[in-house]
Amino acid sequence: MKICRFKIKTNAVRVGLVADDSTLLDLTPAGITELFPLLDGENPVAQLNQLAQQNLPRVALAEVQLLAPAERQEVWAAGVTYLRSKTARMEESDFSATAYDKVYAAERPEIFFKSLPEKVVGTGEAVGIRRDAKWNVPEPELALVMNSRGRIIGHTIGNDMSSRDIEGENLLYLPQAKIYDRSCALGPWIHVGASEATAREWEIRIEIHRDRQVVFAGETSVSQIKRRFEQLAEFLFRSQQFPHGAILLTGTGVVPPDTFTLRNDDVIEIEITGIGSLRNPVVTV
Ligand code: DO4
Ligand code: MG
Repeated sequence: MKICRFKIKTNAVRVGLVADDSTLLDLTPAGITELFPLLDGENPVAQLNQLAQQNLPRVALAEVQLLAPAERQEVWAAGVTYLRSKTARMEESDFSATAYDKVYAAERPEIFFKSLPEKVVGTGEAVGIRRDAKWNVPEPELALVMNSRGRIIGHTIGNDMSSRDIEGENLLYLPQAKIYDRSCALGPWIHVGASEATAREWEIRIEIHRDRQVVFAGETSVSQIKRRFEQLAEFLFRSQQFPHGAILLTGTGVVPPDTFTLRNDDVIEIEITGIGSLRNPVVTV
């Protein structure tokens, strides 16, 4: 089951259940106006199955704007969870290399704050590259959607936009490399109810388009993530409460060659089989 936030012509924000490739069911008449009560309920899958049986208004996907599937959840991100991420980061920096090597092997994962929900962009909206950075890349990542009790309820697609020259210069610059306007995209919706075993069968693919040509394409598999999702969620919720739930990006396993940097007007398309695709143009911020 896939649920989304969408905006209709009057600018009203609604919650929808994805019926098929081109249609949503508008959950407003069933009294659902936010994702949170669904995600935080005892049995979201059963509730969604029950909603799917109701005679709810059908809305064409082409007629609405999908919004980022985040309401009040903080967005956090795990790092160096794929071998590819560890080696790329060790190469980009000299004195920080040992830190990446150590964190990949350590019991405690790297987890960092990524975005306030109101700063997250959805599919179709622009993601940002910093004007003071020279080496900017997208990071296509599976995102875990957790309820207020730390239980993983669903998955969505995330883009952890990063400035590799800033991050590579000094590890202490990581927040500046990762947190700035439009640096986090999520969407197009939340896939609810897949187990970790199912999610590990999904593939992650990225294409970057420039002047109608593909200038970078890459792929990986969710199965390459070194850490169990439960372990990542448990560390995030350790000594910290998230009354509105939380979203956790699980790290990147696709890194473009070192000669590649994003440019204004590039278009990034990230697909995760089993979820859908997240598409964002690039703008300098
Ligand atoms: O430590 C740097 C960031 C790691 C990261 O964002 C990733 O591996 O995806
Ligand atoms: Mg990342």
